[in-house]
Amino acid sequence: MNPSESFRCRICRGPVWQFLDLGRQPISDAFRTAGDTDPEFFFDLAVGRCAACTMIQLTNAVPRERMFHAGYPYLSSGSAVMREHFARTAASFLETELRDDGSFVIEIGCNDGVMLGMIAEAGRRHLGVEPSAGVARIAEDAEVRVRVAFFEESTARDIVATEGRADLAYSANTICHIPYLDSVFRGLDAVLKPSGIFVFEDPYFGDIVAKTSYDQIYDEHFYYFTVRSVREMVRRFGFELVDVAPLAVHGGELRYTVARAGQRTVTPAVAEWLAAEERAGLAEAITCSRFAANVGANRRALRGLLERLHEAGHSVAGYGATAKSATVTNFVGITPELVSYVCDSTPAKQGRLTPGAHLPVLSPERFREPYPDYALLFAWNHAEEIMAKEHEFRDHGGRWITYVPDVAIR
Ligand code: DWN
Ligand code: SAH
Ligand code: ZN
Repeated sequence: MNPSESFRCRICRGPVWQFLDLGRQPISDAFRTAGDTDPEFFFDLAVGRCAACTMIQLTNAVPRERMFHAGYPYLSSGSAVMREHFARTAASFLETELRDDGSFVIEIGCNDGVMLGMIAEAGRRHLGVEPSAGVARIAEDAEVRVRVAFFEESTARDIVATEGRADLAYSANTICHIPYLDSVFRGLDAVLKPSGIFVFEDPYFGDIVAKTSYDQIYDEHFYYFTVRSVREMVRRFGFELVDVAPLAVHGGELRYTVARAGQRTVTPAVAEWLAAEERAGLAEAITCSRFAANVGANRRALRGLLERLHEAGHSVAGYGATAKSATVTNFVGITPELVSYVCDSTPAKQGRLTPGAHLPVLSPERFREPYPDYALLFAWNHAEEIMAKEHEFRDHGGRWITYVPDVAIR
């Protein structure tokens, strides 16, 4: 634990105490091209806890334009499970908040339009706000209306002026990416109708601790929410947390529903989750230091296993060139000698090198040519989908290596 309190909370200005240092790290989605001569950008990846409001957050913010730009490679529709998740989400909104023909929804960070495409198909008014122009273009090609911009107060005011106010704002895996949430909530206040709600979902710190999934920590993920810290945050910005629901996607997330104070009935789930967090001591500093110790043990175990397999002459490939894997490869020190390549279905990642560690990224077709002895599953959150798709790997004697919740051969 770093005894010096040198950072201020982005939510409440309280003192942030660092509890985990993940070292020098690159931009997690900045895949390199062999022969790139420009120096790679690195920053210090460390995470801390606010002693006042308990919000877990990075101690350093990478400038947003370095991460989210026309070349941002991640595609939300790259997993069948996620496509189903967003189809269910769209269907439930169409039955509730968007029942009326004239209703209007905004999505913050709509990416390739996987969710809004279904809203558009149903003929509902919608607008995505997405700063990464490449993925926004894919959404537009699917008839989704997108504003290429970072959502913040000024964007929201522009939307009100041109489109009017919304019944619903939705955001998946994006709110935790935005350090300047004061501006975002002022924007939501401007853009939502008085009875409008804001629904957002992000990785849950409770799952990160329970599974030692420290690879959820990387440049794009600035905040690591708990029900307690979210409730306090939205209250500070004039809203009320009215519902919480668990989601099984991306290794364990929570979906938060937020309304203007007094507009909606608060469900019993809010108090239940708060009580469970209190019992588990989730918001306590001691939980954070225990988590940091588990991360160190996980790193030693993975490094040891990869070194033993290498010494024994086994071949090891990676599966899924995730943003998360940037943290693992650079923190554990995974070189191309230990993991010779990574398979990934994303066109913009293939033929390039992973950030920092420089592992070559190949298309999944290359996986069987020939199969490696072991495959390190970086996309562990899509384990079921990938293991089903690649079931022949095991039939050929291949073995999966996972490191969440612990280092194991499966
Ligand atoms: O929060 C974020 C989440 C939603 O997405 C962003 N900051 C960035 C990104 O994080 P990630 O890269 O860790 O996400 P995923 O969904 O774990 O990435 C899976 C990767 O694996 C993708 O590059 C696609 C690839 N993949 C594959 O090659 N074959 C995925 C599946 C399901 C497959 O069958
Ligand atoms: N919602 C999608 C995408 C998540 S990836 C999903 O759940 O799969 C995070 C997305 O947030 C990226 O597409 C990124 O460009 C976008 N983003 C980052 N900062 C943003 C901001 N201030 N406003 C809107 N989108 C933002
Ligand atoms: Zn704080």
